[in-house]
Amino acid sequence: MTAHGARAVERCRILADGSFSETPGSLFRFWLGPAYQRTLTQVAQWMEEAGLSTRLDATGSLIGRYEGLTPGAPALMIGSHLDTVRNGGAFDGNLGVMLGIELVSALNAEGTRLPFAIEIMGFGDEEGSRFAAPMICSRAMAGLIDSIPAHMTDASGITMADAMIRSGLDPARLTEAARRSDELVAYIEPHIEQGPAIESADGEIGVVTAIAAQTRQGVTVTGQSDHAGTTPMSMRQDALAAVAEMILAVERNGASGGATQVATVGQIDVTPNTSNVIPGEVRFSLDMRAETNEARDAMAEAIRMDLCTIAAKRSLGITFDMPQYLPAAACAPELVAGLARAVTSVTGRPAQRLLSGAGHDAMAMVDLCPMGMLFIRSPGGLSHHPDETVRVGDVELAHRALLAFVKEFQS
Ligand code: HGY
Ligand code: MN
Ligand code: MN
Ligand code: MN
Repeated sequence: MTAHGARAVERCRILADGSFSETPGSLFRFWLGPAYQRTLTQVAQWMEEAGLSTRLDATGSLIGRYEGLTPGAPALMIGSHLDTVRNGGAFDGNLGVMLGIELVSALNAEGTRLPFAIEIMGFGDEEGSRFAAPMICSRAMAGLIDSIPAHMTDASGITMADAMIRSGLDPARLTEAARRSDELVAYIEPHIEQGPAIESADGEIGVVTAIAAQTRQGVTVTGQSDHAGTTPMSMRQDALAAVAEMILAVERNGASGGATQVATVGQIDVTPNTSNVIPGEVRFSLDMRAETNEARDAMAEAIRMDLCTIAAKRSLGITFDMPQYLPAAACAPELVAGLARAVTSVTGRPAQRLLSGAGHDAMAMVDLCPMGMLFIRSPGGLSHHPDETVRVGDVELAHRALLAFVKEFQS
């Protein structure tokens, strides 16, 4: 008998080794980069071995299809993303794709065809690791992107259109990745929890009820570069010293809400970034999340006012990039209930239900079809880190729960 959970874990570890990463010694895989292309080839091979027919969509995402009893029937889509954050872990996103492949492998081995097709999804961009926009591929699939954001470039100055052309994709046809809602019956995303809730409850797997709202936004603070030895402290317009105050204001605002409200500055670029020059310009990222869109927007506005006050006090310029909004997304109650029954059937206990603070492709897919998520315990709650891990036994339970879920689905 195939140990499906163990194989899903082993394959995530294979994809985390050097040959599928852009950076030697750590994992970093971004949409349409060389490591991403190698990953597509490998994952497509695993999909085909499992009994799926594969294709790339107009964004370069990988889709594997397993027909149901009637060829061409609408599909239950299962999957997640294949890209990673810089210095990321092996399981974020990738485990959901591998679990989808194992599900079909198990169904195919026992000769089971269902009243619906199954499509396994490997989305190319979820993290926004290459361009300052997350979930490009799932948003395109959900019909939420009308045209390619022409102004966006990656760290090497390559535009999104160029990145697509270099990968053999046509940027003018990006919108063809959009699916019709009658092609899909639901989207299910299995994912590591990336937080401590399941471990704290001594569970193995849990069912998501909703995903928190996010806003991401770049901020630029402009002062005056000058000589670090000759400019009196009273005459400086030091952009970095101001940003130090601003980061503390972001932290204070994040901490002023409930446990599900958070705010982070994770990236900072200093110009000219030289020890004996006063920093003239600083760009930094803002990541703000809360359980509801309203709570997130209220926090974002409070942060904006604090940052403007700090800039004005120091006579500095401040500009805010266009915000990227990801609204809070509710999982479909019938999918939550179905996944919870499946979890109970394999654990023998009531299923834990939880909110996701992390963002997922499911947030975009909710515009297209009902969505649900199955979470797998994250030991130590650690994620977006090379030590991110899973327990094989938990992944095996997740596999069995998914199998139980699809067999009960629409029956
Ligand atoms: O940032 C997020 O929440 C997700 O992991 N991309
Ligand atoms: Mn992530
Ligand atoms: Mn993820
Ligand atoms: Mn000099």
